[in-house]
Amino acid sequence: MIASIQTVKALLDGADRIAVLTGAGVSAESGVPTFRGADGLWKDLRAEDLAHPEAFSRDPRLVWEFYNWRRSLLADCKPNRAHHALAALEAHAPSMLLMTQNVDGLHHAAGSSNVIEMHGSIWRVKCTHCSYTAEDHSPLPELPRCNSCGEMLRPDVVWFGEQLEPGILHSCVESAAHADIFMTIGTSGLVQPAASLADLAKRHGAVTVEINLDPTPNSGLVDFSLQGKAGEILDKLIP
Ligand code: BV8
Ligand code: ZN
Repeated sequence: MIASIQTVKALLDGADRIAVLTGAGVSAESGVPTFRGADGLWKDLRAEDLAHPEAFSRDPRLVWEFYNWRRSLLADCKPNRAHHALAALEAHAPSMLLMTQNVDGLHHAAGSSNVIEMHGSIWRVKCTHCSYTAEDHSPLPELPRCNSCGEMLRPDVVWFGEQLEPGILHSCVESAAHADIFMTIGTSGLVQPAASLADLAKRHGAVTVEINLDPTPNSGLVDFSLQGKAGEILDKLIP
């Protein structure tokens, strides 16, 4: 793998248009549970069963308990060296776009500014009835209510079965289609449409790099599959 790291490092040094997709594995070294790892369960429930509009309409109190638990956990989490390395990469290549599936806000906290939060933010709430939305890091009540119309608030994240904002998806597809290098980091490559961006980038001529602890469905199609911890590998790639 050393040869691959040296090769990818040289490619990054010379690249202009760098597109990066991150997932929960990038935040793992900050102590944030991943979605599908052993730590991904909450009260024996899978995140996928709770991050769902049906789950919310069936039992909003349970879904809010799940999100308030995650917000309280995240309140003490700091960006790790993977987040900082990607912020340093952006400083080196200002045209870089960082697309994240994560909702934890840790890329912004590390100083990355050219970030697309594909699946929204756990720190933002929105009203289930009116256009009210707010960024709020303080602890929320069990069933938060809208300041404007009094109806129930929900987390401003994209749940399973919900579409990504069309503008956001378009920007991600455009970035992958025009990238010199496309890097997918810390994601199991299972959640669509994010998981298809690596293949799209490759089909449009990008050099594709995967950094992940475990093999994924994308490992066989990328040009470089670097298996290991994102922080360790990115530290070697980005001085
Ligand atoms: C949509 C926000 C269309 C909420 C999330 C096509 C085929 C099959 C299914 C579908 C399809 N199209 C749509 C679907 C359904 C669904 C889907 O993809 N399901 C999957 C599970 C099969 N997709 C959707 O519903 C999407 N919507 O496509 O709409 C549509 C069209 C018309 C009408 C209606 C709809 C919406 C998807 C967004 C869901 N929301 N999050 C919240 O966070 O609460 S997704 C959720 O999963 C998180 O965002 C998370 O980031 C994301 C992806 O997971 P990963 O980040 O990859 O995390 P995971 O735990 O899986 O993996 C972590 C990896 O890190 C592991 O591989 C591990 O090895 C590695 N790792 C661990 N530690 C480290 C490490 N790597 C490096 N270093 C380490 N230290
Ligand atoms: Zn409202």
